[in-house]
Amino acid sequence: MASRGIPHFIIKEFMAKQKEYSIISFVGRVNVGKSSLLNLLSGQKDFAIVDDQPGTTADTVAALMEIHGLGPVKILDTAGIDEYSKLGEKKRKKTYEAIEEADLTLIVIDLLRNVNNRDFAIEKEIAKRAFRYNKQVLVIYNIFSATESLKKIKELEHLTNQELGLKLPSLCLNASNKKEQKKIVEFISVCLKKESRDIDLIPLSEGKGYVLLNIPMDEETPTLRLLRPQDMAVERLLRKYLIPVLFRMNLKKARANDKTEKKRFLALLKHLYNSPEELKLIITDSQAMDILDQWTPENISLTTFSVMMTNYMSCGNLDLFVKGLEAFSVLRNGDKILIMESCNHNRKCDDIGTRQIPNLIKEKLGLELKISFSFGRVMPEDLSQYKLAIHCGGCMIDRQKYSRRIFKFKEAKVPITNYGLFLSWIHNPKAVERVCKVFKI
Ligand SMILES: Nc1nc2c(ncn2[C@@H]2O[C@H](COP(=O)(O)OP(=O)(O)OP(=O)(O)O)[C@@H](O)[C@H]2O)c(=O)[nH]1
Ligand code: SF4
Ligand SMILES: [Mg+2]
Repeated sequence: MASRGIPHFIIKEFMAKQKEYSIISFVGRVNVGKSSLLNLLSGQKDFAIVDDQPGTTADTVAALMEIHGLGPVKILDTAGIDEYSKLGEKKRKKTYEAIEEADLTLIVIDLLRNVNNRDFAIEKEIAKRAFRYNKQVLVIYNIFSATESLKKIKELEHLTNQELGLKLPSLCLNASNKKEQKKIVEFISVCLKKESRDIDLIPLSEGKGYVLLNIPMDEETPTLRLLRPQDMAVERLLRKYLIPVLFRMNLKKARANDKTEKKRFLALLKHLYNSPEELKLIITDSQAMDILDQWTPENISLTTFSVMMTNYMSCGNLDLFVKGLEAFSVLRNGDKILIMESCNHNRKCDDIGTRQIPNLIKEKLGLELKISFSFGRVMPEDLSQYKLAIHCGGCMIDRQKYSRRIFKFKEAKVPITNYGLFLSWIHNPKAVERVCKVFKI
């Protein structure tokens, strides 16, 4: 890539950090060597606690790293799935989550244990759960420090594969022998199907042009940094040699029909529009859609950061979220809906999720709904009680975690939509088409 004055190694380093990582989880019964395998694969001897006490790992442990031959990966070590206590139940729940999020689940089996009493119900259940989420599964047979001959081990591997009946590729190794790292890396590199997640955050072609980013900072805006979707948009545009222009709109003034605020915005639009490099797109904070939809001439493309993130996080399934808006036509007073954000932040007076959206539902639609909120990495268990979910852009979680959420809502037959779509639709239903157009929806 041409450097434009930036040292090549910096560009390479930057690009590497932007790559999507695969998630790999080690799952199985207690004491089969899952934590030892995380340490082996990551090359970090003491990353996860290893001990002969069954049930040592209580919660999912994640190691983020770049593995030569595999690229960037997030490796998950999980709690053993066969601990039948109250705590075991909680641990199991976390392990199931890891299976549902991981691109690849490695079922770990102690090859020599219980040679005469082969019960693989648990392992089959793990595979079933992973397959339900369209995830890939492989088997690792931990042979510990077995003294059996290689021939005997191979025979037992073959026999166990037959008993397991899953027809999955498998690998035998000694998890506590660090020389086996190469073997497991090779095994995963060969077998891991890299799911294509090549969704462009901003699908504009490389070249000349301005993209205006409207960022109306308010009391909740963190100091000294932009929000992640804004940061990501700037990075993406720079990579394409497009020119990001950042504008801070004073929303209070704009909503109060302040003439100077409108003049300031329109003057910038005019300047960009008439310059030799085209104004290709405006991306706005969703909460300013009531203003931007009115103030932006129809011939200028307009979307929101939240819609952009939803398209990206859902791997191009934005239409599912557009369809979710249809739920408003059947909602009745007293129905339960869920408003969800993927992070916890300090909520000030005019928070979008807890204040603006509920108020708009009440004021504009005249609906008295029962609204539940869910913030952060955990989602509610029973989704079937909700008639609709409205999700934020989800920028603080992995795409895999986000996909799991979509899957859960689909499975529970609960429609889902997004903040940016809702805030566009509520002010002008036609604006939905407008904010989706750049994503070819
Ligand atoms: N010799 C030998 N010991 C192993 C091997 N793998 C695991 N161990 C030992 O087996 C015990 C359990 O290993 P862990 O890696 O903690 O097993 P785990 O599956 O994470 O166990 P839980 O977290 O309790 O579910 C430890 O004492 C390890 O040192 C191996 O390949 N060879
Ligand atoms: S996770 Fe959601 S609420 Fe949190 S910053 Fe990202 S888009 Fe906003
Ligand atoms: Mg462990």
